[in-house]
Amino acid sequence: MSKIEEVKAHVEKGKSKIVPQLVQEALDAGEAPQEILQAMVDGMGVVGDKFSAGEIFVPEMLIAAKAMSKGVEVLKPHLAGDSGISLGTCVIGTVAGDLHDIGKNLVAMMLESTGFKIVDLGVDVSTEKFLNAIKENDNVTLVTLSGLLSTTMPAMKQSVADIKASGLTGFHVIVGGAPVTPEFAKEIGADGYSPDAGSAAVLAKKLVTA
Ligand code: B1M
Repeated sequence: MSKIEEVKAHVEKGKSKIVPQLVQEALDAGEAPQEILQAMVDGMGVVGDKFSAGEIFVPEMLIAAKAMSKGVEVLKPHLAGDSGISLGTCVIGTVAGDLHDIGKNLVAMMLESTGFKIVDLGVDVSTEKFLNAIKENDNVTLVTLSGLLSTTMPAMKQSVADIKASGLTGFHVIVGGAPVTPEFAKEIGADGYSPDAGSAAVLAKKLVTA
């Protein structure tokens, strides 16, 4: 089994003590950070499929998530560069009712490396919290909403609508997460959608520097 396969297998099993060490070993062996990240994402995909099939339950998903987060910590310095430019402040959060944060954290990390100052509101973020953060922070140029559950798509729609109707200006609102589609993003009035963390950073820079 290659180091990358080992990383994937141990994320699947939720081995949070071993995963960071395996990620480091994979880096030391010359594996590309993006490939290692993809292996962990694929591992989480397997976890999701097993959950759907009723083979595992919420606690197993949680320990796999912890293992991936520990692996990402080791990977972070290798994924996130320092752009040396300032694109303003990005307020980011996972929408109300939704507790998934790994994807949101990856998006925040990529946005930070592109030149945004990050104000991370965490998970289960109400519209009110988004609005307060936009008001309370200087030079907010981007608001990013993440959502992983089909059941919280209405919350994303509501937050985007309320942010747009708030009268606050000077920023773009972008959305993403597994159940979000470009069509849905357009329908709810978001300024942009991206399928993953890397493309979110590209999109954000394009919007803010246009
Ligand atoms: Co949850 N969960 N979960 N879960 N969970 C999913 C999402 C699910 C697909 C599993 C499944 O059934 N196959 C399913 C959702 C089905 C649906 O609605 N379509 C599901 C469910 C049902 C649930 C519960 C309801 C289970 C229950 O209680 N019965 C429950 C809900 C709790 C809640 O939120 N209120 C629940 C709970 C949990 C845990 C807490 C146990 C845990 C999360 C821990 C954590 O995040 N700290 C968890 C996990 C780990 C998962 C899976 C297995 C993995 C998610 C993940 O981290 N993936 C997931 C199955 C899966 O994804 N295959 C699943 C890796 C991560 C890197 O990918 O988050 O997709 P992702 O992020 C991507 C893109 O989506 C994108 O970029 C990232 C990659 O670069 N992206 C953006 C994300 N946000 C973006 C914002 C952007 C742009 C791109 O803005 C511009």
